[in-house]
This record gives sequence, C-alpha cells and structure tokens, in this order.
Amino acid sequence: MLKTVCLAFFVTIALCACQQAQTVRSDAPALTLLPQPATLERKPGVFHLRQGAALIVDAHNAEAAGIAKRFADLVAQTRGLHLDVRPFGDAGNAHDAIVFSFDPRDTLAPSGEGYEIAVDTDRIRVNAREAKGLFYGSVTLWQLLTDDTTPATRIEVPQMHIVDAPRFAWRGAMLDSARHFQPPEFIKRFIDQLALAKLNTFHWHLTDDQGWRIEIKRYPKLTSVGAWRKPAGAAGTDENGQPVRYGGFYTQDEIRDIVRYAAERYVTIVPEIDMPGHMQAAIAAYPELGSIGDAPVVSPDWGVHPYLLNVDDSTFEFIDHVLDEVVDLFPGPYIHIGGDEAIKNQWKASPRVQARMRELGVADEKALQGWFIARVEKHLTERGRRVVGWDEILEGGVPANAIVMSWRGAQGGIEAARAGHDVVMAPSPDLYLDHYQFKNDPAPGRPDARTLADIYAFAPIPSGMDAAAAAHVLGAQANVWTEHMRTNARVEHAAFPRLDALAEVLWSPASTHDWTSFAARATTQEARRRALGAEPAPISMPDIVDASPLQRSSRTLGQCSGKLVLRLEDDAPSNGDRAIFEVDIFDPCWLFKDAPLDGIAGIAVTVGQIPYNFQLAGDVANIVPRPAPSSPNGELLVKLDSCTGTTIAKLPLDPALASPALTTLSAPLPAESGAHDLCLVFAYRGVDPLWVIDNVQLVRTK
Ligand code: TNX
Repeated sequence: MLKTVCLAFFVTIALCACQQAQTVRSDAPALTLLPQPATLERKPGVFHLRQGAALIVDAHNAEAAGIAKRFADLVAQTRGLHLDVRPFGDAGNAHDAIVFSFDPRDTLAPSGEGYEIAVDTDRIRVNAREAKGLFYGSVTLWQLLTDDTTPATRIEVPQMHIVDAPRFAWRGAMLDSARHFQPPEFIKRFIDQLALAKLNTFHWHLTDDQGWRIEIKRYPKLTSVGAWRKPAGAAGTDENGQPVRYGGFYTQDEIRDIVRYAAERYVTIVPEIDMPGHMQAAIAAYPELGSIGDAPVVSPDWGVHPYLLNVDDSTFEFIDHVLDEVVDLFPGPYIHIGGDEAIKNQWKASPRVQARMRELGVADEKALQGWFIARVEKHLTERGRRVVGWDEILEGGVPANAIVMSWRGAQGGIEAARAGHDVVMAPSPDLYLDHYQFKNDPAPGRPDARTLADIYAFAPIPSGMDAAAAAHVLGAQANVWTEHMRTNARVEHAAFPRLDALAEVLWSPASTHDWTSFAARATTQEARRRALGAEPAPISMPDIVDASPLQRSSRTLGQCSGKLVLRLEDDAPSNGDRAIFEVDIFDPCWLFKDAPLDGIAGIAVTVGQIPYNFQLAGDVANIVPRPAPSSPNGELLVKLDSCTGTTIAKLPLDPALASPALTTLSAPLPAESGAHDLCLVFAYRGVDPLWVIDNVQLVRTK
C-alpha cells in the first residue's frame, strides 16, 4: 500500500511536492525537521528506538556503510544512544531496527539527492537511489531523534512517511579564509554544520589582498610571504613592542583531508582563486606578477585595492600552474576565478599592459578583463572544469560555459540567465552575512542588520525573471566575508542560524515556507548545533536600550550623514575584549538627539582611535573633510542643535594621554534648558587614526 502511494507520488512529484499531509492526533508532538521535507505524512503509531538497536546497512556498499557509521556516531554523540551497525543478512528479522537501503527507482529526484523514510511501529527504513540521497535521509532521521539533545536510552519516533528532494541543486555558503584565517579543524566543523542543514556547496575564498591561504608547491613564496601580514594599527605590535605576524595557510595535505571530509558529507568544495584583482598578497610574494613594477606588502587594509596582475605570457603561465595544482587538489566540477572589483587604474597606467592591449586589438580595459577571463577559462575547460566568476565577468564578454555568481544585487544574475548562462544567486546585501543580524548584535559588521527573517524571505528566483531564465538559476549561496570576523566564534555567530534559513529556502518547496514554523524549528536546530560544539547566534535579541536618558553608546547615537557606516572593532588590547564602535568612515560625526540639558553641567565622552585601513578607490571623493582643528592634536567638538551650530565644548585630543584602547575625555557645558540635539565631531588633520566615540554621558550639576 505504502509502495503504491509512493509510486503515485513519484509520478506526480512536480505537482504534489508542495503538499504536506500532517494529519495526526492533536496532542502529537510537532516535528522539528529543518529544512522542512517536501512531503511528510504522519500516522498514529510510534516506533521505539532502544539502546543497542540494530542499524542494518548494505555492507558491500562502502559509501552506505560510511553514512551509517557517521549517523550512528552522531546519534551517540548527541543522545548517548548507541546503535549496532550490522550488514544485511546478519540481522535476523530486522525487527526493532533501522534499515538503510538503496532503491533503484530513478524517480526520487533527478539529482540523486532525494530519499524516502518510512517510520513504522516495528522499524524505520531509509531508502534512496544514490548515496547522497541516503545521506540526506540519515540527516533527516538524525533530526527526528534529536528534538531534544539530552542523553536517552529510548527514543520515541512518531510513525510517518517522508518523501523528500531538494528544490535547488546549488545550496551554498561562501567562507572567506583570506581576510581572517580559520584553522583546518574549524573548516571541518563548518562543513559539518553545513551538511546538517543539507547545504551541499562550500565556496572557499582562499586568496585575497590580505592573504594567500593555499599551499602551491611550485610557488612557495605565495605562502611563505603571501600568507602573512602585519595588522594595521595597535594590533600590529605585541605587548613587548614586537611586530605581530598574522596569517596562516592550508597545506596541500590539510586540503586533501578537508576535501575528503567534505565528500563524506556530500559537500562539494568550490575553491576560489580571485583574479585579476584581489591579488595583492600574490604580488607581494612575486612582484613580477604586478602591473606597475612595485613590490607591495600583504595588505592590512579592507576595501577595494588597486593591484592587478599584468597580462604577460609569463603571468598566464603562473596562473595555469597555480590552477593545475588547485585542480589536482579539488576534484569538484567547479573552479571559481573571482573577477570582482578589478578597478582598472593600474592597467591604464602600465605602458606594458597598454602595449599588449594594442597588440591584441582589444578596445578597452574591460574588454581586456574579458580576454583575461576567457584565457583562464580555456585552460580550466581543457582540464575538465567549469569556471565560476563574480558577475563582473559579464562585462568583458563571458565564456558561454561559465557560471555567473550574482553579487551586485540580482541584476547580474538576471542578465546572465537571460543570456543563457547558469547562475548562482549570492546578492549583496540580501545574502551577505558580514552584515550583522540584530540591531543590538554584539558582533562587529556592516549595517543594516540582515535578520534571520530577512534571509528566510529571500527569493532565489528574482522577480522579473521569466521561466526560461529561471531554469538557469542553479541555486543560491550566502557569503561570509570575514573582514570583521577575527575569531572562529564570530564566523559561526554570523553563519548560524542564518544559513538554516537559507537552507530551508533552497531545499523545501516554496509552498511549505512559513516563518513562524521555521522560527520554532530553528530553536531546536540551534540546540542541535550547540550539542555538536558550535556556537550559533540566538534566534532573536532584544533591541538595545540605554541605561539612562543621559547616556548614549555609538549604536544609539545617530549618524550625522550615514554615508558608509560600519561597526568596527578597536585595534587594542592585543589580547582580550575590544570595544566596538559604530562609525561612518566617510563622515565620522555623531548626533545625541534630544539631549535633556536641564541641570547638565558637563559631558564625558569615551573615545578610541582605530587605524584608517580602508582602500576606497574612487570613493575617496566621498570623504567629508574634518573641521579644522584649533590645536596641533585636534579636539572633539560638541555643537548645539546641529553640526553648523555653536561649539559649546572642545575636548582636546592628546595622543600622549590616549590609551590605545579607550580614553574618557570630559569638559564642562554651558547651562542650557530643555532638549537639544548635540552634534559631536572630531576636528583634526588627516584621516588616520580614525577617532571614534564609544559612549557619551551627560553629567549633572553636583
Ligand atoms: C565585496 S562580494 C567583495 C568582497 C568584500 C565584500 C564585503 C565581492 C565579490 N567582493 O571582497 O569582502 O564586498 O562585503
């Protein structure tokens, strides 16, 4: 009977994938599966999984045996319940057991990621056509066993029938290991955490201006030089006054181990070697790769850097050799070659590059980038790989087979899909997890907050895309850029639970999406993550409130113009907690709105100084000049009613007195009555260091 129902289902999968039958007793516990399966039918019975129960698996299939073993390990780790993994035939009548088996019907899902689970009163069967489907079935079953994560010797599983397959094939997350380095053990844990939400693609950003993180045997300086930088500001010197060397890289052995680990969890790694821009670390190691003949350092800055590879044949030889080692290390079908944010000033300024352009007959530097990408793409195609690039690769005429990753909003994706390219949606800011997630997020990052609900509301097929173009959308991914994530804990906090929201968007039929249900299930999912040692962010966090109306923090102060606001971490102390400041890096100027000035005699402002380590390219023009200082070291000005109002206090900025961490400046205020806005702005020469406000306190008359 069950079979008939399923077969009928398989034939009509497209029609009924959106329907979930969940008719059960009203007192039956809710299930907390995440992502929600495509179809789930509950029945009134219960299966009792007991300590020591058999898990029967086809032992001739090494992959299935591995999936069963890892499933049993997970159950033991999270519930303390041990399963006895046994081969078929050795299991008596398979009563009271879990059975993992293959089902040759090819209808579960075209991609082989589909599976079926039947929980009956006497056993649980997990069936799939392919190993990856069996793996996803095992993840779902593990979730059915971990509604709570306390030790158990018996777990009740409600009787049910699940038939499930994903909505999209590319369900991904990008991690930037260049701006900050995460050790191999963390990368494995991150992959574990992806897999348990059925995410299957790990885009690994391995190289950038601030660090080259992949060992390339032929070019040892890429890592001996390119993997290390001196951090900007006070963070660049230790307690003993010695320079700090920040960095790290993955050896080829470590990478092979990680690739193997990911494959066991059905996660494909897409390595990215970003070019022709974002290459300053490589140019620091081998200056002959550069366009203007100088030798930069590995950058301690954030932002868009000017360094570009040159276009000599010897440079393409270098690229080909690097990519050959990358291809050897990563067996997956895709190699990402970046292509983003390559501002063309250095190519314009280089006589050699210009001469080459004339030789090639390319019209301009954009076309030269197109030629560059096409040349690299050809090499990778010859090696059997498909190229992925950020949407800028569209600008210079992109090779037909290349996959376009849409990051500058959805537009690049729409255009690329219309032109017949396969597309992965990864739009900023929608899926940019370097945006913090709560107004009151304890982590540094970019405003505005991208909340869990925002990610859950993401539509992988943007409006305005017709069906033919939509068929080219392979899926989507969220990007964890790590400029502001100095620690592993920050990466995990940024990634989860938000990746759970994306996972459900990309796996479950759109018709099943339901925010309230998701939020409830996410609470359980994050408990599962914690049981495995991860530190996800909470599901929600109350908004920030000041302790008193006389006080504001940099988060509750207003921004004067709010051109490019960041929530930045202090550069000191070198060990221990650092303050976090919300500051507009184009116009550092804050507003204390409606300051109650009755009875106020003074102001105390806690300030910090951080390095101005931003490469702004053409955006330098957006910097609002500081007011002129009236003393060499400058001062913090407090102005009444507006930033063009009267200066009512001047607090001198004496760097000799300032701590590298926080310093409190204070000054009397003239008597005023009523509520007034106060504008606080630093007057000093230059932009570096950047003086920032941590908090402001109005002081009453004694
Ligand atoms: C833009 S997204 C970048 C990254 C930065 C990110 C910060 C993309 C292709 N390039 O280099 O880390 O913004 O959000």
